[in-house]
Amino acid sequence: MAVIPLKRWIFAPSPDPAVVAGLGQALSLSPVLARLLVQRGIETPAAARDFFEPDLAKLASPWLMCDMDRAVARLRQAIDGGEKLLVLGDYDVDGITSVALIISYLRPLVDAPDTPEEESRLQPYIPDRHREGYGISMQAVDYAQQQGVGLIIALDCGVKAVEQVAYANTLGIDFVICDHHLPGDELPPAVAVLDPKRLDCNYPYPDLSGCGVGFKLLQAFTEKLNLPLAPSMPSSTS
Ligand SMILES: [Mn+2]
Repeated sequence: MAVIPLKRWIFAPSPDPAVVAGLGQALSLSPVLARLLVQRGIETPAAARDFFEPDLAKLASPWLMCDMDRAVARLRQAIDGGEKLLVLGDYDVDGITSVALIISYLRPLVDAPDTPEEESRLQPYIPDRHREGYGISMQAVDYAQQQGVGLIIALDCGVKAVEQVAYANTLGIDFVICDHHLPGDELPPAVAVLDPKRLDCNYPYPDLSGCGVGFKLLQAFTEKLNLPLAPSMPSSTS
């Protein structure tokens, strides 16, 4: 007979009943909901409103992220200078949505409206799962060189790609890295390494997805250029 291992549930400490009652009364919440909120550190009516009604204007400043100024400056230089860009992400959901986010936002800024996709200055690159595996491959860097790319934006990967970035540098190709994985002992020699898990990064939320880090790059870029964060929305600085 198979032995099913016993699970041991460890309950979070009970929240202060006075705080739960206060929050519940202030917002007419059920005691269960009020308790769940307080258990998650949401203790005031204002904090609860922010949780239930998220607002782009309340996002943390992207400039709190280490290297953001360098990342935005290099991206502007590439766009203004007519360089070709390779937007490289992993082949998982986070990587693919990151690439889609960056390309769909930047394409109208980079290409003429009637430019066919294959002639775009902005090319996507998703590595082959079987031949290249996760992360940045040397093959991807070689492909960038063949395509005449000056800047690679790596999303959801790259924080450990020390050798690949060094190799790209010898070919005159720069990297801006947007990653959320734990860095190793050495950061790659990229122009900018955006990663909220860097020990020297002061961004207040270290658990962003890779796509979230790509979003922070766009948020900073739009603030710098006073562009709308989405076509239908007012400028992100307003
Ligand atoms: Mn990821």
